[in-house]
Amino acid sequence: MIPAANHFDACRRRANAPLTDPERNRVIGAGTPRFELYHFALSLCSQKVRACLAEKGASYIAHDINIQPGNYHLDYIRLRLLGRAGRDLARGYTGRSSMRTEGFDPAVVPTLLDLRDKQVHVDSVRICEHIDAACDEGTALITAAQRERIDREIAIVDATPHVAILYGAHPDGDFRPRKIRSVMAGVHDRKIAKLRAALERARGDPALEAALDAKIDKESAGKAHVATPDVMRATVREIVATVAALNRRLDDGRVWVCGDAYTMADVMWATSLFRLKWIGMAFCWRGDHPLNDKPQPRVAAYANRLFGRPAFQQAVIRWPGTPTSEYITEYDRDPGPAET
Ligand SMILES: N[C@@H](CCC(=O)N[C@@H](CS)C(=O)NCC(=O)O)C(=O)O
Repeated sequence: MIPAANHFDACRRRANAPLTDPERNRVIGAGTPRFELYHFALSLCSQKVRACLAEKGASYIAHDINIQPGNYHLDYIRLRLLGRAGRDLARGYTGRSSMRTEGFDPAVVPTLLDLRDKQVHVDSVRICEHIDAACDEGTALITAAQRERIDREIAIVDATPHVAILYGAHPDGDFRPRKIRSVMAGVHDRKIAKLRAALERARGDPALEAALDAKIDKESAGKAHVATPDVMRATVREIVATVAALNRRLDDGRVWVCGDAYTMADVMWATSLFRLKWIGMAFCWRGDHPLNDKPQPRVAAYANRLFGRPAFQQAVIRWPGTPTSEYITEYDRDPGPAET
């Protein structure tokens, strides 16, 4: 029996072997990194983790692995599977990325390695919780006193169907950034073709075969989901309602979503609201749009506070490689502080 730590080291070495481009593989922050993050610039779940690491001031090795459309590296999936911990594989598709409701997806980012305890952590919510608990640096983003409220907010963001609105068009008018519209045309077929090819390469490794098989089912369900007009209409209505409900919670004038202190719930909301803006859905709080006429001024002000945080700017808004969009042009003019 190979000791777990040796197995971790061997899987990590194999996964890292092809990751040599210095622009995509680099150390963020100062000091000896405790963490290693496999992520993708545009990935919402990766953005949550990068924002959390930046708020904590933690240093880490960042590997930007381009997972779109479906560049599935078997050694990366093998490494990620070490963090599965018996969870069911995700097979269905609801347009959400929550591991709690959808199951474990073996072929996604982010994945976090804790190099101190040699553990693989999966799922942005779990990863952020681990970082907050493990880091000596920075202030606590999850406090015992606020735990329930923070968890409630995190669950709302986690359940928001962000994946559906990225991969699918609204049937009455595709508001997504122009560049994304063309990238997403036919994306599920391209992913499925790459997954089938990966499955052939994985033959003889039952865990990997099962993982890829489930992912093929999930992507097939995703293709059908985003091609169903009423589903996409309902998805956008749901997000509009989620933002309206957030506005009502902010009605008492609180600065951050759980009160006066910035918490992990704000890390999640920052990422979610910025994604909505980037994708062309700031109409959720601006109103005056065929898909939502009602402005939500508390959310508008809250979003400005969130987007103005230096850690969020560095980790998300100005993160190199994040595709620009015609909806965030105010950030194009000022290149911001140099990357560390
Ligand atoms: N529950 C996971 C979901 C991760 C996830 O869905 N990642 C997306 C990007 S946000 C991804 O890697 N998609 C690529 C693909 O499915 O091929 C988390 O929150 O980390």
